[in-house]
Amino acid sequence: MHEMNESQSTGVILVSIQTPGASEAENEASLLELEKLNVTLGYQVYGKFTQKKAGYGSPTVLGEGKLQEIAETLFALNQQGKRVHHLVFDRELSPLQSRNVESIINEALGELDAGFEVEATDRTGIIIDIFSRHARTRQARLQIEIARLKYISPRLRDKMEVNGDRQAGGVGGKGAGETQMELKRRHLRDRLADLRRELEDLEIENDNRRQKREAQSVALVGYTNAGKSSLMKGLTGGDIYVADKLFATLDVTTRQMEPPVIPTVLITDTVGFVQYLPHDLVASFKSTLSEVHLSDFLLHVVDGSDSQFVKHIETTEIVLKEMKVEISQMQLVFNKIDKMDFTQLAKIKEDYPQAWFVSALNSESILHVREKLVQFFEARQTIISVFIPFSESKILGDIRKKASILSESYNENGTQAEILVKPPDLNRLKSLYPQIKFVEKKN
Ligand SMILES: Nc1nc2c(ncn2[C@@H]2O[C@H](COP(=O)(O)OP(=O)(O)OP(=O)(O)O)[C@@H](O)[C@H]2O)c(=O)[nH]1
Ligand SMILES: [Mg+2]
Repeated sequence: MHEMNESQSTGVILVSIQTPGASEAENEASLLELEKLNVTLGYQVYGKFTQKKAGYGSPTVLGEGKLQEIAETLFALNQQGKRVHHLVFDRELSPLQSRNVESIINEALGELDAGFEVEATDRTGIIIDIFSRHARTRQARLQIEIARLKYISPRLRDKMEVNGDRQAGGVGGKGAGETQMELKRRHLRDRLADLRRELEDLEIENDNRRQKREAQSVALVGYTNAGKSSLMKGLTGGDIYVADKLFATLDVTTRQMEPPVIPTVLITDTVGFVQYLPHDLVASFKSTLSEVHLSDFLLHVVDGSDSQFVKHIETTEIVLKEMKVEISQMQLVFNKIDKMDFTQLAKIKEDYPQAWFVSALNSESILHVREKLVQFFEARQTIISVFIPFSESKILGDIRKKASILSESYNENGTQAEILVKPPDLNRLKSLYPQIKFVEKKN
């Protein structure tokens, strides 16, 4: 619990720019999300600042007056015992921008004799921190470490923060400091290369394991906190972690649907998405999310009770496209209908007539989803009649692995079977055993 105590004492101020295209409500929702991300890290949010500007592009991000105002607020908060450690910007800042903001604010704090300094960080830094703290599997850890090193490497200045150890430096001779910095950068580059190699090996291993799997599968995707894990829990009866916080799930897990159906249906729970998800993190997660590529069916889970759900849908679709996921086989599922009022629900139903409407906390609703999934897979299967001579009876074993046997009967020459099989598996069987006749029956 050491970590908790340490992070609880970290105070932050959130900073955003309201661009001309964004409404007040959107800006507020985005800041609220940033606040939740900070709270996930155990940080205390002491205030929020917004400035209306064309964008985040200027070298100091904010105007001079705003920066001065922030410095004064930090000073006043400190007088009240609220020490602010970080300014957290709602978008990714360039290394130069954060350096500029820090030097202006810290200079102003110096003039006020504040006796402390702040660091400027951003949404990306916060998200990467959450992921580094909470990822569990080796693969997720490697991916996050890669994203983290790529993020911190250009931001290395006179202090270092690698592997969580912080050392303030830069007091000595400047020349010596620079050489040391170069050394550290080289060290990071080497480490990145090592991590990438290790990740590649692991990915190959995982791919091999995955290809052996023949069950039909469903992946749950969607925005963070939409209720993916809750739905997973309902459908698999598993001990799945559910929490009212952003990025509760950071690893991909796959479980069998319970009670079981034949053929088996596997459900995969995935990491949630968030607006402005760091690009490197998306890239890092591509392989973890390859489960998603391999799935037969995607359920895009949406928290319909969230005022920003349209944005959430957009964000999820953008990230999936970036990951080259085929989104045509995707079913929109509005969750948390228990939290919506009648008119809200009616409106969404009108706007998304093809969607499913569920509440992951309601067992009837879960049954309904289960039935729809079974229907989906049944519709994709065909009944095949096949005769296997005794001389070829090894083939039956292979058929059992790929299809479910509906009935079997024997005569003196062999086995007559009726099987239920998915189209791709049927094709595999046909090409493996051209001597056998697979006769399609009407469903
Ligand atoms: N009222 C209500 N709350 C729900 C429902 N489904 C999930 N929740 C709650 O929403 C919160 C988030 O649920 P999770 O299942 O952890 O969401 P998730 O999509 O897995 O989130 P991440 O793992 O963070 O991406 C939890 O507090 C759940 O109890 C629902 O149908 N109705
Ligand atoms: Mg989850």
